[in-house]
Amino acid sequence: MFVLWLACRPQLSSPGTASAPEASDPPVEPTMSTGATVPGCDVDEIEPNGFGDPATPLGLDDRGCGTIGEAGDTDHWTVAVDFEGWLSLQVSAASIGSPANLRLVLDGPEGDSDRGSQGVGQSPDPYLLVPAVPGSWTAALDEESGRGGVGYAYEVIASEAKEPGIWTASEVEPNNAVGDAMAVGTGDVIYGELDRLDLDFFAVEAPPGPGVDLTISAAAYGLGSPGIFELVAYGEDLETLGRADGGLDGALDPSLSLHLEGGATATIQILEQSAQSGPLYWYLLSVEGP
Ligand SMILES: [Ca+2]
Ligand SMILES: [Ca+2]
Ligand SMILES: [Ca+2]
Repeated sequence: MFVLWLACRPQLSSPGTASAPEASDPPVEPTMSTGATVPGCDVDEIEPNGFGDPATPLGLDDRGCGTIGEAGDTDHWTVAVDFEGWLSLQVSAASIGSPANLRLVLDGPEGDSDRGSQGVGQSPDPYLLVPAVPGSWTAALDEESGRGGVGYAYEVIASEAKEPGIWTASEVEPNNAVGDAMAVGTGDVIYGELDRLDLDFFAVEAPPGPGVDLTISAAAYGLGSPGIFELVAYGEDLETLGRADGGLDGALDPSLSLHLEGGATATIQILEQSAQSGPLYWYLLSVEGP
């Protein structure tokens, strides 16, 4: 106990030997800064924080706590991002026993042009993982059915995060027409973004021989992308060979099984189901087969 107390005790400087604290020094008063009133929270929302009101600042890795306190309440939080990389926003509501079915809309420094959301339908608590640039990001949280009340609590944490997976190559633009489709093959995992006014096509060719069975998948929403994608495969005469969408509630990632005759080429287009797009709308397209 005594040793522990010594280890936690703030270092005192002797007169005449004072020096600037080193960057690795722990904060001297770690319990004093935030004024949060809920145990376990680093910062409470500051109402009013609706449209046109100041957003509540949320530090990276801080646990922010709020409540959809009345019908129609929308809470805005602002996150200062000082890195170029991946930003995650994890919202917890149902998972902490709250009745709130939350929707999260995230706006990057460019405003509407880099907006993305999660939380449609009866999906679980929203989670966004997006490629981020430095600047001020704003998260808006509301209850999808417009309900609210004292018990409609939630927590939100913004963090610098790891990229969503491993890919073998990035999409090569322009791939905006069938004739400009990016060639892909078995074993490829392609990182792509469906940007504003963007069309993305990929071409896969079967080797000569008896033909192959392929599975084309797009991992996205389930890993934190705002994009709910569908895949459409076209044959050489632009006939539709197959299609896979995001499931009944639109919140699954598509996977398309395809048989190609030997030497045949299929062109795959990836589309967002409600025509949403932008730099946050990333996906990982994978091609599996023999
Ligand atoms: Ca609120
Ligand atoms: Ca693209
Ligand atoms: Ca494109």
